Amino acid sequence: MVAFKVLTLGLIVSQAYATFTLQKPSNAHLQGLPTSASPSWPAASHQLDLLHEAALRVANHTIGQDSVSHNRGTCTAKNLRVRRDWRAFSAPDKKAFIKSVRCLQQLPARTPKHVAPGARTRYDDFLATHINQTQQIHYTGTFLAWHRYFIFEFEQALRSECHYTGDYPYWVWGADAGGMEKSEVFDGSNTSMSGNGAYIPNQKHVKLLLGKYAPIDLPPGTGGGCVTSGPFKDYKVNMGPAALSLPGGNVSTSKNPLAYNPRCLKRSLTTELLQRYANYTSTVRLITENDNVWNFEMAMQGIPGSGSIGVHGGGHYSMGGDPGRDVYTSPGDPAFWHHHGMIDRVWWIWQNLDRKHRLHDISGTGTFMNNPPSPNTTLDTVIDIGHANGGPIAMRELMSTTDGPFCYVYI
Ligand SMILES: [Cu+2]
Repeated sequence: MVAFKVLTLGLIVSQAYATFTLQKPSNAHLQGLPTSASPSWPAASHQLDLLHEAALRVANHTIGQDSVSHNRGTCTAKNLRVRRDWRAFSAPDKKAFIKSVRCLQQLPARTPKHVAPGARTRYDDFLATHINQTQQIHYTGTFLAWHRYFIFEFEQALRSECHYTGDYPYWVWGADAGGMEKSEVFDGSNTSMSGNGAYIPNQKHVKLLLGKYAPIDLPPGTGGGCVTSGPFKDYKVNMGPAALSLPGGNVSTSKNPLAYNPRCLKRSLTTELLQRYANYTSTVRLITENDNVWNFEMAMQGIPGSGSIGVHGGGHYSMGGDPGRDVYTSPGDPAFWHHHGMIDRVWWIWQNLDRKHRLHDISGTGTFMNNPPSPNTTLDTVIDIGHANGGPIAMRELMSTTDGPFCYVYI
């Protein structure tokens, strides 16, 4: 088992941290597309649509043609799947997705007891893998591709084990910057991923630890207790906490985060974090202002010392509660899959806007902020999501969503 260090999404700092420089976009061929983000959220929302449409045009023209994958050509227009905004799902579509997630939460685990004694369900197999590998999959060269594979194999499990036939969803953070309580993902209805946690008055702020940097202060949100509504109100988070940031500034860690520790799902919806870090303007800025994958993935996760936790941290911490504020245990919140659908969508847009340079662009090493130092991640680096699903796979197979094992686009 890995040694569990206290870390949170914004942070842990290494001396090896490279200097961050913003580069000017160099995509002159993308005529008419925005090259910088509008400060107006409605205008930036429209910009995001334009960037998405351009990315989709490119992706549709290159299906099955991404030469670095050894499985080249197995994706065709015929077997292409789509991923959609949760708001574009009909009520029956939403219920079908929710039902299949709940199904996975009832099937028995495959993870052996000696690996994760707390894994009780197939859903927990994914949670245990994420807890176990957290320090090798965040602020690393594998971050984007690992999570792409992780959510894809989750989708595969929903399909093959729980008879799901619908599309994979994504959560548009910017759309909820006016109030997460009204979000179709979080409104607590029977077509949501459950709602807010019970209101706990007078909660203190959360402080994200930042090593030598000043901690990042996060407001406590509007809930704090157990989720009281929606399809997951009786669901139990079976493992963790591993490094759970608590209101008041403490971090909760269990001796063995992979041990069985069933407890309610807690949330504290924090719209302010979407407004700060994951609004439409921040999303478009991420896509248009980062011209290489190092800058892109660092801005997405929040550059240590910058005071930002990026759209990735913004989305995660906006759920609040437990495990929403625990990097390791975050897949224990069933909205994780919507959030990482959006993360993958943003990467997909960014890649397709300059496929030649970005499709196979990898930067970083195999350890969190290269601490401890480890070799660079390359196309040959093999990742493995353990007992969750799938098998070991090389990074080269994971760079395109329309070649290799994948065959999907975002609409
Ligand atoms: Cu993760």
